[in-house]
Amino acid sequence: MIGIIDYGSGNIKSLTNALDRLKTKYLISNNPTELGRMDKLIFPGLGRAGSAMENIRNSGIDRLIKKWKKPFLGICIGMQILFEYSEEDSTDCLGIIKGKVKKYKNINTPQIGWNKVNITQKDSIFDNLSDSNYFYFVNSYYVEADLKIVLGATSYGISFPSVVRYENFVGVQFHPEKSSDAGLQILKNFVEGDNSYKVKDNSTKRVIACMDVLNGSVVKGVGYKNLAIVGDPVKLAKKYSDDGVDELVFLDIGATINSQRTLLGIIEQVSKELNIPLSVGGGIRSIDDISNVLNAGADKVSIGSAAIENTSFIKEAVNKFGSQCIVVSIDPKKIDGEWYQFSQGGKVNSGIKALDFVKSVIEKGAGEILLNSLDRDGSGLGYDLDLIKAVRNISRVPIIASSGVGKLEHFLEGIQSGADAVLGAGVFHSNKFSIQEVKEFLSNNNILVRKNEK
Ligand code: 1PR
Repeated sequence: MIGIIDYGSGNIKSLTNALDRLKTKYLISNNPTELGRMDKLIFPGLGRAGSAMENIRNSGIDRLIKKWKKPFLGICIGMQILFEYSEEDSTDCLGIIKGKVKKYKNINTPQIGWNKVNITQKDSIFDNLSDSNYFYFVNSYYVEADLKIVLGATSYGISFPSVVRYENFVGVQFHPEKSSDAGLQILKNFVEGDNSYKVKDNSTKRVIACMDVLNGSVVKGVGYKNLAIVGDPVKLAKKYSDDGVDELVFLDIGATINSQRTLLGIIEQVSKELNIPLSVGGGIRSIDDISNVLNAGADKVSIGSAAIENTSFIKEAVNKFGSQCIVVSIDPKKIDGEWYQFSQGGKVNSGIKALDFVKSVIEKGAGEILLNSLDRDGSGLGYDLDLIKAVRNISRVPIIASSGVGKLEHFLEGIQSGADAVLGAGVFHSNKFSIQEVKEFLSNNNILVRKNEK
């Protein structure tokens, strides 16, 4: 049953008319004990912040809302009082959501009329709606809130959050009960929907191609050994980019073992072919090395051996270039049931447990983990899913799953195990799959991917 909070000045009749149309059962009450038994609560929206807050404080409903864990819909003033403070009547509000309620400036107030909501994050509250719908607004005040909680924005002089979700609380600035069919759909989504508390993630999972480059050619081996030449880096970069790859990783795998400088000339040529992010690794040992590859056209650097040898390097690099630029390459091999981090192109066991290494580089600010596997590289057996899960368990930093892809299903398994991006090398070099085929497969399995624009 839906509880409708009666605080003396809500337009309850309009709301109950709409709920009657949806054949929804409700109880109108100002008694916190009664309302506490309801499955969902609606705080309808008319009146002023000052009197609404005074009323719910006197009735004890403020305490009920503060500890409420079930779905809650705040309409107009019912949304505004969820925030910390309102300029209307200089009122301290419930403080459940960070942010302030402000008065419009330099524009006629109140806003009275029909306006659009641009959906900025997918959410169950928008089910069966597009962002071409109009909703009815009556407001002189708007909320200023963290982007993370904004599901929809509306323009009236400025762009302001018109739909927000914070955990179990959904707020709408407009009046769904007066917004024709689109408004009724919003109410239906709230009263009948699952009201999944989590703000959904609209970002796509990335499909990445990796080029290991040695002496100017792209090579590929198995377990970092038996390398064979598979192509030219510039031509392959163009091919993958044309095929819709989301990012390219370029690893100069000879730089560290042969103590050479990273191949800046080739990186420059590769980057000219791309209008997508390029990560470059191999032989990155100093701040100057990072500057050089960035100047050659890389967007991120991937650091392997130097992160083991020089424990302050990642922190220095992050301080100078920012986390988003610093990827750490993990090269683990399982020995007696434990993953150990290897360096020097997989030749030297650092003796450091790979998961401890991941923790330490994340503490230093690494922005992304390139998660290889010496056991799976080039095997076609699929990613080491236990490894991905173990790293996911200890970190919220994006993970690029790498090493072992041989079937389309392997990409999906990587994502299902917690990877944010899936990397392949051999399967793309040998034309076993195109990038498009991988994306189509993921998309058919309900994974959000960027569609090829061509
Ligand atoms: O130690 O900072 O110079 O960085 C060297 C970088 O080069 C590290 O990221 C390390 O992983 C990589 N690397 C070094 N030697 C090799 C080699 O193959 N001999 N590449 C190598 C191996 C794995 C991926 C490969 C995936 C996917 N790195 O590059 O693309 O395993 O392959 P698959 O899909 O065919 O299975 P530093």
